[in-house]
Amino acid sequence: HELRRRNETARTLGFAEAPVNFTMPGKIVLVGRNPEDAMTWRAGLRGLVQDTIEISQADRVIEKIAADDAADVYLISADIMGSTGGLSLISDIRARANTRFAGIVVVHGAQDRKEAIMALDLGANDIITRGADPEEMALRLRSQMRSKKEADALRSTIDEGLRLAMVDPLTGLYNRRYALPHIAQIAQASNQAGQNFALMLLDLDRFKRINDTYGHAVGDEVLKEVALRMQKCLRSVDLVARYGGEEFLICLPQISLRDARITAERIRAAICDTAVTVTAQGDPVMSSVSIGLAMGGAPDGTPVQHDTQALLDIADRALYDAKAEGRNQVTL
Ligand code: GH3
Ligand code: MG
Ligand code: MG
Ligand code: MG
Repeated sequence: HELRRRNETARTLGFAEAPVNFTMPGKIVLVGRNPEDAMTWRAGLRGLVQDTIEISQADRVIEKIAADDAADVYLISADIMGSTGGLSLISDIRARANTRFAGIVVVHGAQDRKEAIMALDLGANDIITRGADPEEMALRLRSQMRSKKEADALRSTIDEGLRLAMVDPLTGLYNRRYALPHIAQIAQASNQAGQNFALMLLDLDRFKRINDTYGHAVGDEVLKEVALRMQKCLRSVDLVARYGGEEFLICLPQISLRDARITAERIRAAICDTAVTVTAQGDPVMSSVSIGLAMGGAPDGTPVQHDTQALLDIADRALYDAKAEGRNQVTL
């Protein structure tokens, strides 16, 4: 059906049949001052390019982008450049995160060639002469669509690589590599602003015993559940990272010693108060955590210049004390 429709369109345009592989999945938005203009283009392009072609007015385009209804390619009539918001449309599209890399093609006539050239300077990728044959327009749009899709794929590969470098795959928490520079930044900002921040090192108690009793897979599930429970006790500005095997690191910016203690105590309770049930038939697994707390920034109103490692050592000694004093407790 789709093929027949395409071939019909192609014949009305003077082609024997629609060129093979002319379509490419994606979304194109046609923007014209008068809807008929865009409608003519759409008729010409139907069957030659993407399945999703929408028509929009300049002022609606940005509204839609803001509502996360973004296109891959925008085909814009140069005659809107003179209208309100018309000239800024291209830079507005470029300024939005979800359309920063969209293809922008401007259609112009002899009378608005200046606007089209200005559009190139503002970030349009290509310009087409009004009345160009639909096949040329389709090919130029397809080329923009292809670049956009290739760039999308490259960006998601990069994003995935970055994610892998920063995130612990088991728990989904940030890893140590991400956490340490983040903490160094918080430390610097806190010292400058004369504010407090807290560091916590957390280590699960007798975790080896959990692995030995229930197996490593159950141990993994406990680690995941503990990660979730910690996150639920924290604010959005706080950072929790998997520091090592069954050790975690938490950084709490702009917090008093009193509130840091309350948070640590809340985390401790959230872990030991409820067993982790791994499977429906599995035994509930009890676990607990020991927490070493250290204050950085300006704990007494005067900045103390600890480097991150010195502060981590303080938290580590506190954690050691918490273990020595019987585990399942918070120590400063
Ligand atoms: P404590 O800290 O209270 O002194 O006792 P512990 O038994 O927790 O101490 P230890 O450091 O000796 O053991 C930690 C255990 O955590 C050993 C290791 O096999 C286990 N572990 C580390 N990473 C993982 C992991 O990713 N999954 C599972 N299941 N176990 C892990
Ligand atoms: Mg340990
Ligand atoms: Mg240990
Ligand atoms: Mg341990």
